Amino acid sequence: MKQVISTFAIAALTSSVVMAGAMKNQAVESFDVLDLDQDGTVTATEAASHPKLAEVFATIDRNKDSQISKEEYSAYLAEIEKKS
Ligand SMILES: [Ca+2]
Ligand SMILES: [Ca+2]
Repeated sequence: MKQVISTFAIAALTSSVVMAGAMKNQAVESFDVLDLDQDGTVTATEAASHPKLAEVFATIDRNKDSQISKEEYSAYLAEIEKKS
């Protein structure tokens, strides 16, 4: 009986980890994917092709230079990690 319970627990744990990973992939793209011209910053124009990113563009752009640097994006991702 003990064996059955622990097997079930491991299965449940594994599936929740897989689900969390899938959700993360949906919500965020890697910086290199977003930076279409590979100049090291994501502009509003580049963000426009990702509606979810465009929505939070102003939030991510902390120094308000209308560009998202890799550092700003990493900080944003770290914040998401904390919330989830
Ligand atoms: Ca760019
Ligand atoms: Ca910026």
